[in-house]
Amino acid sequence: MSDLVSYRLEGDIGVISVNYPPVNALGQGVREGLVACLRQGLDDDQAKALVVIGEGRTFPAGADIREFGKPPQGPALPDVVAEYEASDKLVVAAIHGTALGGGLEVALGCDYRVAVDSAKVGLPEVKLGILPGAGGTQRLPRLIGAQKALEVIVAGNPVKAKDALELGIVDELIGGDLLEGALAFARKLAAGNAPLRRIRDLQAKKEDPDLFSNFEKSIARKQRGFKAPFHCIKAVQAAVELPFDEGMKRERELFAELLVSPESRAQRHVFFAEREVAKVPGLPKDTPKRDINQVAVIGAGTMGGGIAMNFANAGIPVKILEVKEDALEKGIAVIRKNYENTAKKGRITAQQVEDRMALIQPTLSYDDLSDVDLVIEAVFENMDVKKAVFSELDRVCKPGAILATNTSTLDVNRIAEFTQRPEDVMGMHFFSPANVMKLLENVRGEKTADDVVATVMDLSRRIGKVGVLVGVCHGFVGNRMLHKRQAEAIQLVNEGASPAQVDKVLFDLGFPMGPFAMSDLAGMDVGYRIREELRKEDPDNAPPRNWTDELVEQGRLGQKTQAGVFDYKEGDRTPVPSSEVDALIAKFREEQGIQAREVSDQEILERCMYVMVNEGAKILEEGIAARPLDVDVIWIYGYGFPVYRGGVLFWADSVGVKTIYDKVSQFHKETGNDVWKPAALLENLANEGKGFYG
Ligand code: 3H9
Repeated sequence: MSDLVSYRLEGDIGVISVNYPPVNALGQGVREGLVACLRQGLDDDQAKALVVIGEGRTFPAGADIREFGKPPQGPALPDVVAEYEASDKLVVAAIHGTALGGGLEVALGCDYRVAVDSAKVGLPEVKLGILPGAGGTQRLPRLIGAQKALEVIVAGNPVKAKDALELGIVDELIGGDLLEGALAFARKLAAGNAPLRRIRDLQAKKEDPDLFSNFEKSIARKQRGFKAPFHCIKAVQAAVELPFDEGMKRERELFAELLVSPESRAQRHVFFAEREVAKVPGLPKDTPKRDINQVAVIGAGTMGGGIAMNFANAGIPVKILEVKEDALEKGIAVIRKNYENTAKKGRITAQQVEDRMALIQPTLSYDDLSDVDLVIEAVFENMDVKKAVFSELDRVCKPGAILATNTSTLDVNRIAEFTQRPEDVMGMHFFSPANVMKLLENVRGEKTADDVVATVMDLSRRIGKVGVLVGVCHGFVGNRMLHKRQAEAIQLVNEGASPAQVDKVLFDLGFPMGPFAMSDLAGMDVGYRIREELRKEDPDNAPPRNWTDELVEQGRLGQKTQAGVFDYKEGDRTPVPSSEVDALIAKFREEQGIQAREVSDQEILERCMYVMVNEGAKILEEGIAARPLDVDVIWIYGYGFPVYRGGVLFWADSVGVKTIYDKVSQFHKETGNDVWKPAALLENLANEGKGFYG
């Protein structure tokens, strides 16, 4: 018998206890143990009722995702749940931590559910590209109605215990010790001869005749490209329209289809990759960390303000420094406005706005930074400005303080040399809007100390970010690849494509927007300044002038001026092709003696994407990123690369590295452009018939 689940008698109640750290996932051994212990409990004459509970930090948090894709081993989870539901003794699920996915499905197989206040329940399978496949789509609608079940299953978000009680997923909240409370609850039921409560016997109600078609419409835009949310809707529909056993069969079919889909494979890859990036190769797990209790941000602009909000949100006091009083006041007012807008949407309370604002302390003086543990500089992207800031920080900050720069392209090693303590300096590259985007590219300099890296990686998680460690090079990982794609997008337009055509191809691949809409959103002046800086610093490697430089010089800076590559109507972010820009592009082609040609969508896709794959391979080769999964996580969380494609390099594997290598070589031959010189890594993988992931 499995030793991952145990049975014992507590007075007159049998307790089935799961012990499979870290999250009590329902692997084969746990499933086997659950069945064996249930049978033991049923055979135990002294047990009047049964309680199922998880040891350690949580009730089972789901099926064991690592088993997906491997040959199935019995007992299957739906059968385990069915056996619990068929029990002729009352079974109570006692929930703490997170009862997710298969975990909640087991609980739904029980007659009653009790939970501690801090517990969460949910069916997050959709986030892994699958659906609840152990009866969740059939039992939840029967328990709480189809509308609410759709909301829980299709969004996949955890539901707090208090809300679960209101919905009827949970029957009672336990104030003190969970096991004690659950035993008392079970005893009360047994003493009162409470009837069995099998959810399968309930009828699922559909409150609105158009519920399913309306629900599908409501998610169409947000869930574009995903398969699982739409399958979830079909499964819930089956719960309403079919008898239980037939509904279960339908759920099985839909589940099986999703499990082998490329979308689910990609989404599961992202689940593990997101956790793997936190484990830095070569950095021992027990590397000491510095205490971070007080932070400072230099610069109260959009970026600085957004960065400061992350710390306030996590309850960490943060000073924010500007040199001019009006800029400081403006920055603080913007932060307050952002919080107030969030409160208006009901996501935080008015009190939370005040609590967070109270953690943000404005200052005009560097001398106020003498006690901070970490400073993040977020000023203008110019080396002279950075030099002035870091010299000041070196002067005022206490020994051991971490000095970080939010630069998106500049050389962190050079910035470190502006101080007498380069070992304390590293990059923390936030993505705009900094309080929203989950990615944090943490840039390790040549001299950055191990404990500084460990501290910053740990802090990333503390403030709700996915931190990825990268090395120093122009643009690091994300922007370095992005700039290559942007240059290619511009070149495609030079040759005859329209900006709208290029954008559509990448939008159709699954990006939230195309490269030109993206530069309009970020502000065309951002890229312009970077190019100008490069033209000054490294003219041999700087990009030649193109029509986008001219746009900026004419004041077309993007959405903020309602005109960039596209036009924008007031208060509307929809990009509209601009005849003015078309004329400018035509003039540019004429000046350059370019005869515009028809460019196919396939060519756009290959050139924009393969250039990134090749650059990604160079980045790996140079050790700027440690693993393909680091590159993929950066693209997912920093640039909205579709999760259901798993990241740029995971996607490359699905196309075939050999196919990509052949095209890259062909483009190199045709253009002689260095950017198309195949990375040695790409060539090797192609020759060995391998992908980035083996
Ligand atoms: C499902 O249930 C399908 C069924 O409907 C149908 C079946 C027929 N499996 O996130 P953390 C690992 S689908 C295997 O850092 P936290 C994780 O990789 C499942 N491993 O901790 C990590 O490993 P490592 C539906 C899992 O406290 C370690 O546990 N359930 C699983 O921040 C700690 O994880 C879900 O989708 C798993 N299910 O968050 C829930 N879960 O230390 C997925 C975790 O080696 N899990 N691991 O890197 C989560 O959302 C979070 O892990 C949780 C804890 C909230 C539970």
